[in-house]
Amino acid sequence: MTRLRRGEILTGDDEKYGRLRILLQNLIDTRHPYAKRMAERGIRAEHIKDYADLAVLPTTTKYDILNNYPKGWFAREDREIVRIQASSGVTGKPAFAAYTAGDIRMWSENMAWCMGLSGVNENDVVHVAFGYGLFTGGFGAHHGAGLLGAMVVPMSGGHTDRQVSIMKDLGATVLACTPSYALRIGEVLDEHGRDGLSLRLGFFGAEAWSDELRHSLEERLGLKALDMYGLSEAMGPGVSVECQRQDGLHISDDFIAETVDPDTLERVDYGCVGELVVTAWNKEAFPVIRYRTRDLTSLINAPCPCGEPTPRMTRVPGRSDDILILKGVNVFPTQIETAVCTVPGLTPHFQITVWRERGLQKINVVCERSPDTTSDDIARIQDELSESIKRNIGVTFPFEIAEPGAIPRSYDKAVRILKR
Ligand code: DLL
Repeated sequence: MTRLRRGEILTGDDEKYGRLRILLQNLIDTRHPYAKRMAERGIRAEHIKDYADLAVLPTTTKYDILNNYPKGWFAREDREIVRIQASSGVTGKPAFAAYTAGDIRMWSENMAWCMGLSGVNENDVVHVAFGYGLFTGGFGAHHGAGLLGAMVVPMSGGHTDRQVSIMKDLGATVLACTPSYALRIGEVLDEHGRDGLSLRLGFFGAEAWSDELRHSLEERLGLKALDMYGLSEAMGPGVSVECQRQDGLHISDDFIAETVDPDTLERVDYGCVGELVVTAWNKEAFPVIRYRTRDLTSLINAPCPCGEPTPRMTRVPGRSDDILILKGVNVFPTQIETAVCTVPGLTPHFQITVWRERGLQKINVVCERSPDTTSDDIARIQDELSESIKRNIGVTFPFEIAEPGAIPRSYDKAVRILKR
């Protein structure tokens, strides 16, 4: 199969929908569970000719994958599958995703495009501190950087002191990890000093993170921090990525993105926030047809000054499942992160405990004072945090200021919300 050059959006559309029709017909021919859903609606592959037609196809969710656990969602024979990755399941079981050799090639090319967009090349040393394993972060960054010819250092998470000295010794220029782990690396650098560090770019993702945390990471690590978005069901990292303009994430040509109202599933306009729904038109082993990500974003219908013509999406403030409803106001944990990050004397670490009282959601937030403060600073920090919460969020809630180091550090996705 010939592959489209990324960015050939206009000329590429016919080919994209042609490939999508072939994919849908394969699902029908092999009696894949998705084909049953199409048949129930009387939809045939040939009905899907363009972006407007896409909206008639049924959406899929993580439950479709989990209900067909472990391999019922796979669209190829076991002998054609060369890799399994997974996301943590909402019911405790992982949702396995399968890849053919072609899928791995496509993922690698896609991640090479993502990293190449900001100029990563064979002169770079890419330190991958995303976890390797069923989680897609480590392998995704590894494949992409490898295809670009960079020197890849497959570290995974943990042993942060050792990571920092290896970064210095090998001259890492690019760091790829979760923003939470980048923060941990920043703390170790605070202790050990930055001498000998050559970082210039960071690809951070796998969890929602605020612009305030971005500023803090850029300052601490001395790099440009770029947001990278993806999900295991859709392949892994590489659905979208920021360029150096940091003005929205460029959506990979391997995906067709829609934003819908999560209640009605009607499409919402460009610029309006909706749930991101993604379709992969050239994947082989694991169909992703109108997959509901549960992530909120809006699509940007304007060219990026960087010149890359792909459509863009705004940064994801969090999953719709993670929204807290406080006194009737929807609050994302990243808004709390913003409020915390703007108070001098607090670290960006925090944890939210959530419970219900007479039907209402209640929360308590534990923040942490930084090592350069003393207990004499607590009253001032409390006042400034109250002020910052009012300014950034608009509703008040109780919080505590814990001692430095009290909040557990994370090697991958931080656990921000504890349910009581
Ligand atoms: O987190 C894939 C990934 C790895 C993306 C490395 C980026 C970098 P999952 O473990 O399946 O896959 O989790 C997917 O994480 O639906 C979002 O809720 C969240 N997420 C991922 N990237 C971002 C981001 C990987 N940049 C889920 N901003 C997604 C906000 C993100 N949320």
